[in-house]
Amino acid sequence: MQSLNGFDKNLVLELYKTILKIRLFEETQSRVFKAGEQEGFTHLYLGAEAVAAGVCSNLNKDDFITSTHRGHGHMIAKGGDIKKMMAELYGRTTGTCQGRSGSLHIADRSIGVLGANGIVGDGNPIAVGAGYSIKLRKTKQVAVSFFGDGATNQGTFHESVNMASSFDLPVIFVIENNQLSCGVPTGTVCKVVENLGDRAAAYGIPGENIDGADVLQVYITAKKAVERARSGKGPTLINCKITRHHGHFEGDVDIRTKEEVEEAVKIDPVGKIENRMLEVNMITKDEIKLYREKIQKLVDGAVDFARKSPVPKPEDAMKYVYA
Ligand SMILES: Cc1ncc(C[n+]2csc(CCOP(=O)(O)OP(=O)(O)O)c2C)c(N)n1
Repeated sequence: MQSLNGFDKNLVLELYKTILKIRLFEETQSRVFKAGEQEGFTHLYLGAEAVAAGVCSNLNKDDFITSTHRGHGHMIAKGGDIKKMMAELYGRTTGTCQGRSGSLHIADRSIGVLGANGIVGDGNPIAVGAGYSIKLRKTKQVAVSFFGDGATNQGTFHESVNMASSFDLPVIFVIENNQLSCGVPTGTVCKVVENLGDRAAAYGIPGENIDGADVLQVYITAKKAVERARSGKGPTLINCKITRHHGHFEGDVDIRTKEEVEEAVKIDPVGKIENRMLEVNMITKDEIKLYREKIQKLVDGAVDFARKSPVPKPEDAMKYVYA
């Protein structure tokens, strides 16, 4: 069995396929959204792929995750069905939430995805609630909250980490640190944006600052945090440094210069793992081409499925509103 820094080939390939699936899904989503095929807003996960892939590959189906306004990558990494996801983004009845959620509130409880969230910082208390329920039910599940660097300046972040720490809850807090909050460089409103993992010290829990574009580093760091949480030792805070490849949302005016965006795109989680696999002869350029073609075909199939699916009927507007 070939290995890359001690990681076996099957694991590296699985991680690679997940980040590639997120990349191709999001690039396709960018195209169809900009072509005016969908309503509303869409915020893409491009540049962050290795975070969701590296963390979620340590999770079981019944573990929980909470997500953000940038949630497609989390759903895919947790095992989401991309046909149903794409149909959801098109607002179709065949979508994960019957076309009611669209991009911003996509959820799938059958795989533990408690929801994307338009409210910045809101996933943290939800994950703590899930963690508390796990503790009460005495199961071996864990809950992961993904959120941005901007969200770490919300009160919900501090309250959530403090509560999870005090009760030793099985929660992993994962910061997707692209150093931007919409058009605000987070460093202008926060002195420690580079090392947000250091904030863990204030709550007496482990904190890590890692390269979020390196899927192997994310995987190994998350593995440790998940093991700690599952064994009842409590939460970990992981600060994953990444870059945002597109604007805040598709179609916005990016505050960055063309050169700054070019620099950001050079920090590329997909290219990084491809190069490392090529260097140790774990994969060939032809195999990369084949993987890309195969996954792109799946994504195109998902778009086709979504386009052909029906939109909800106006008379069904009140369905699923009250339980
Ligand atoms: C409570 C709240 N405040 C403000 C907003 C507007 N808003 C949407 S996304 C965003 C920036 C979030 O930045 P960050 O948490 O770093 O995530 P990123 O978009 O960089 O992934 C803001 C301020 C909101 N949706 N919710």
